[in-house]
Amino acid sequence: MEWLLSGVNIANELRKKAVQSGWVTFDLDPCIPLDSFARQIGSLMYAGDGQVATARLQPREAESGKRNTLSGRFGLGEFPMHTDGATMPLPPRFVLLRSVSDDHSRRPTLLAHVGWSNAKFPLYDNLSSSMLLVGGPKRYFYAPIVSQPAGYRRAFIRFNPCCMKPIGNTASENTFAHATRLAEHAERTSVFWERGRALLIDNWQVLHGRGISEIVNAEGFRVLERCFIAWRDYELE
Ligand SMILES: O=C(O)CCC(=O)C(=O)O
Ligand SMILES: [Fe+2]
Repeated sequence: MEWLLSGVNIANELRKKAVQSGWVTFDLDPCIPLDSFARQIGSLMYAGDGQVATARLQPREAESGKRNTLSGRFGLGEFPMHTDGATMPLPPRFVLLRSVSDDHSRRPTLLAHVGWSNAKFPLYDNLSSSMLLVGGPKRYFYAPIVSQPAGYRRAFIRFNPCCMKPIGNTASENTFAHATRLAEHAERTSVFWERGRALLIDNWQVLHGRGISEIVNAEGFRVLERCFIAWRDYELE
């Protein structure tokens, strides 16, 4: 109980660090439900068709029927750098991950800071002016890669090569190619997992991906939990 009370301050500190540096790693007791901790950082967003608060992410083989999800398309291979919730009208500001297992396969989560506090974020105009097709095949909409949402202080990045594609004009194709290069060549940091390790990512300024296992044939049992968090960025930033 005491831990949870002081957790409000911990949550504020973590949010501040994630905004300043793009992400923060910390330890979170696996007995504490991830969604109750996430609620102290911002508002929970329910994700996927099942509308779950806490998703379980586990490397598994690719499935041919699920080409527009990362796991369906890339399976045990590397996941390209992306924004989470790219098909949501406003992608989650924060993504909270926690490992509930040790990871003997040493398969890292990769992070690349490409957002506003990085002076090298090039061609901002191009990324915010050309439209891409997001989603599909049944539900889709058009959106740029960089958007400035009304009422928020910060622009956000929306990029996932799995569920976004150019709409067939040259500007859109150039934008997509540019963002793909940016995502592939950005400097990456690897976060390795052990039970109780947690990571809060500012999903509006940092892309993430899944690395490949450092250890051959050691798939092991790597299970991450994930919550999506919305947050009004003028509140305490
Ligand atoms: O497993 C990981 O390291 C990240 C997975 C991921 O980014 C995702 O499933 O969206
Ligand atoms: Fe992701």
